[in-house]
Amino acid sequence: GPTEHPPTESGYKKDNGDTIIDQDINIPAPLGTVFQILFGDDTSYMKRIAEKQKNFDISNIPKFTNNSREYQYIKPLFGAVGPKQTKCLIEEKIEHNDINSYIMVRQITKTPDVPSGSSFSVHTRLYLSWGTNNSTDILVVTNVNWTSKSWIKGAIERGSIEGQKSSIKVMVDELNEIISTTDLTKKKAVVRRKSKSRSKKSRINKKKDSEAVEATPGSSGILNRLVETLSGIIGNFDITSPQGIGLAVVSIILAII
Ligand code: HC3
Repeated sequence: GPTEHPPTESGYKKDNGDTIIDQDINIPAPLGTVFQILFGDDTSYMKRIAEKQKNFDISNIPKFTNNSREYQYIKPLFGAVGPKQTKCLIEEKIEHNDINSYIMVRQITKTPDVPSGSSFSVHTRLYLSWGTNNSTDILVVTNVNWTSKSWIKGAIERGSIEGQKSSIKVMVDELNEIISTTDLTKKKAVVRRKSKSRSKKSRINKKKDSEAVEATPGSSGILNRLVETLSGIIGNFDITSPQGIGLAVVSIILAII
């Protein structure tokens, strides 16, 4: 994707029951870079983020096919009531993908191990757009989708919001860490480009150096020209000619120097 772009709109349209998890995330890297870390083919970054969020038994995180992928992990829960952990079955769908405006990925999480776990799914939408100075803004919105009634609707929704707030903080920290410590450009291309430009540069420098020796009017340059002039004169030397007298004078001066 482009490395430079003016700021764009997030693309967010409010749905009933939406709760904003975070609307002030800004990552100092282009939109394509942030998208690649979170949803690109090298899924080790996403695995690293899931690990930092203290999840465990993380399944293989596959690449997207037809704009969708699924993976799972176990998340520890720290609520005063309820289970101490739950399996999270996550489906991610890229629902909008325009590198010149915004990207929206929806995560749909099912948590069968919590009470009423079969009555709801947690929807999380991540909107990635261009921020100022070619950075990336991220907006995270959540919504619990209820398929049947539950007595503990409030507790689930509160737990879901709080859990996501802390998970998103970890994701942002990790994104910043990754972009500040990793060369995310294709390694081969960088090496080739660098070595090419370096060798071209060194060729230019070498050429410049040799040109400098030839063109710099240093003492050896003046002497060279003097020798050329003298040898031209010596070619048809006559001591009685004005050139002959001149040559004699120059020779004496040179001898003194
Ligand atoms: C388990 C969770 C709902 C799902 C949340 C997910 C996995 C959603 C996708 C995000 O990318 C990451 C994320 C973070 C937090 C997860 C929530 C933590 C708690 C919540 C439970 C459904 C709440 C259970 C509440 C109670 C009272 C039964 O313990």
